[in-house]
Amino acid sequence: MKINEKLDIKNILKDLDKYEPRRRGWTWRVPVKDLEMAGNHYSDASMPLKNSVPLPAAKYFDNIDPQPIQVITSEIASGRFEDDIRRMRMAAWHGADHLMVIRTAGQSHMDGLIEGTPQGVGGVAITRKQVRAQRKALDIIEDEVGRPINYHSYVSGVAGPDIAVMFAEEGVNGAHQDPQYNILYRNINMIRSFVDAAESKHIMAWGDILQIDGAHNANATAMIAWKVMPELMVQHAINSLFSVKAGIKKSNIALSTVPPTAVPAPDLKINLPYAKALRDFFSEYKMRAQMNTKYMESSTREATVTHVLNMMISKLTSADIQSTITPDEGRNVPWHMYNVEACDTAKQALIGMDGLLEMVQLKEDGFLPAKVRELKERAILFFEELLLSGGYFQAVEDGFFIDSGIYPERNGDGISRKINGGVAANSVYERDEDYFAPVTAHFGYNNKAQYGLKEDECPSVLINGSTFEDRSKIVYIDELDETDNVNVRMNETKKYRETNLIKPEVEWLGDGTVVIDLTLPTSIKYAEAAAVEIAKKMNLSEPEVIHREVLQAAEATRIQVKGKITFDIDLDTLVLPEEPDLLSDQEIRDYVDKNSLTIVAGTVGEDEHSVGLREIIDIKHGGIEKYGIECIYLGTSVPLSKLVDAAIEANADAILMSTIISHDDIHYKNMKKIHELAVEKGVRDKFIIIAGGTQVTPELAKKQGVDAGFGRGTKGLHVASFIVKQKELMNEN
Ligand code: Z98
Repeated sequence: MKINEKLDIKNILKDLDKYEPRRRGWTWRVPVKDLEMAGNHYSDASMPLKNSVPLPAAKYFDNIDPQPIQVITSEIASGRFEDDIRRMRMAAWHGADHLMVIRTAGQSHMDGLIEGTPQGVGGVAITRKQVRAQRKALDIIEDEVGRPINYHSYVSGVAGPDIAVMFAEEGVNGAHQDPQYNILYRNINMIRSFVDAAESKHIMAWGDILQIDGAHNANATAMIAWKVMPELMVQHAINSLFSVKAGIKKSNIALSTVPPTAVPAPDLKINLPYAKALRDFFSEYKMRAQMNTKYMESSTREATVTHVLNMMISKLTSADIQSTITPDEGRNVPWHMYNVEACDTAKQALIGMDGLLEMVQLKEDGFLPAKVRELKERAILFFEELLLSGGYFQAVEDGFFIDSGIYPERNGDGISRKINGGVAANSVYERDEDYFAPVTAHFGYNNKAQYGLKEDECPSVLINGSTFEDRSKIVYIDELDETDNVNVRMNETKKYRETNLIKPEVEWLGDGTVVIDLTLPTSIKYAEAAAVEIAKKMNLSEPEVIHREVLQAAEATRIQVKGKITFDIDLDTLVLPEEPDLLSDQEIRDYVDKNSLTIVAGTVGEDEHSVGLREIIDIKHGGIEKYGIECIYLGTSVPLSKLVDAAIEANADAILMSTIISHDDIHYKNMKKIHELAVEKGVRDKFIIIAGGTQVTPELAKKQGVDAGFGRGTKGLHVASFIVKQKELMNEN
């Protein structure tokens, strides 16, 4: 894979029937003790990547891209897996190594596995083909970035165990699995959910798949989010211990922790004691830190601040995996750029807080421990009451969960499910005495003895291995639906895949979506309507307001509108401006260190406009002084002969003449004159003569005999690059 080449989706889809995952199980980052990069020392960093996109400010730090110690999750759900693959590559380059897919398809509503790659409502259903294609793409991407990437999806719904088997076969590395999710949010029968979960978890254990629970959903669903803190701990406890009993090792059990509240509540005062209580209780397990999603509106700025505050807690309580919900979740099915932004936010915040626990310590007296203890007591009392009430199933039927009171307060508005109700009720049967299944990973009673198998023998030996041992037994079905599948979809966007036509996109190739950001000097009511009208006049189709913000009720409103453009751009017809041939800051500095450079400068003729020239010289705005070039500034309206004489006297390397006034081409006439003057004095070959000014056209300037002309938009770097290169040329000759 070449970094400048696009992922070849067709190639990924080719021979998928023969694809085999290269490994099983979850991979953590490799910590590096006292990592040094560009003179900086990191305490909590992991192995750097082979290829990545560093943060924007990295350009001032040798383009280093230190990677935090936490695994970083990106949740990708564009609804088209062929586009998700491309986004996975973008996220991986920005530091994600845990890629979750399919968030909104409502997979739990599907009673079995389906085949092919149909596009569901807001997401692609879990299918073997889609999982295989994504794992295969991730093999390529992980080689490219130089770090293993964990692929993740969900084991839920009545089809949970089937999904778990398929995931184990296909090398899926992480999965959500929590029977409480089925029960509370998908109304699937509770007995069935727990039986299925035992089976699913046992299979996941074979696949060495890291498990994330579903407790965070209580927070997102609750009426008053922070009030569910005690029950969140109870939910974590139930799923964690149940998972251990079903065979998953503790280091593969991750709690889906979530800071329950957000600003304007006092974020840390509520969220930190909660996180601390959780870490105390569940010290043997891993923590997957989700961000607060309950209070997420359409402001990407606000969501980003919440994310950063949440990461402070992750850092203070040593979370193992950092999730990055995209900051546009409050308004879109997430877009490419927001996945990337969220990954960058995580990388920036976590690296920014490197070594935090070497410098600060959570207090062991006062507010924090008192709150931690209070929360733990509430959780334990909740659990005790649950047991007294007859156990978990009864407690759910009695509406213990997602109640709007903070335990022991209870308002009677929790989610209640009937023990014998819900989807697939009464579908659990006791196994017969001679029950036997010749499979590799199976939970519970399996009468192997009747076939003469010993305790430690795998039942699948009787059939010479199940699909886990013998992949040739996996039945791979490509596409079942002729009208809704990846080939049809890719055909529709063929011109954007196979030609040089492009359109802007946010989630799918060629979707044509753009956002315009408007500040309108009116109230919100008018601003929204005006914004849509503006978008229409800009020829955007399907305009829709996605964000509104009052700057001041009467003065102005900020509106963001999304819409689609209908035209393409043909890259082959574009005339690209010549790239300025510039040296890096460091190259210029290195040259000046070794050779020293002096220039004399002034505005010439009757020209008092000195600002442009001063900006080219002065250090404040990136002028050439910053490279150590000695600048002798002679002021304004300097006679040409004075400039040349000063250059001779100072033994300068260059003369910078600046001129704005251009009537009667006086600026070009002066350039010609200074060149001739230098020739007359026999010093022309000693100095580089540079002319600058807003009306200067480089080519015309050179025609007058000066060495270079610089027009509007020139920066110190342009001038310094030119001087150094010219000096090198002069030395060569
Ligand atoms: C996250 N943003 O955790 P459907 N099982 C569990 C879940 O939490 C979810 C599903 C299944 C969250 C992702 N969680 C949302 C425990 C979803 C998904 O039926 O396919 O929607 O189930 O990162």
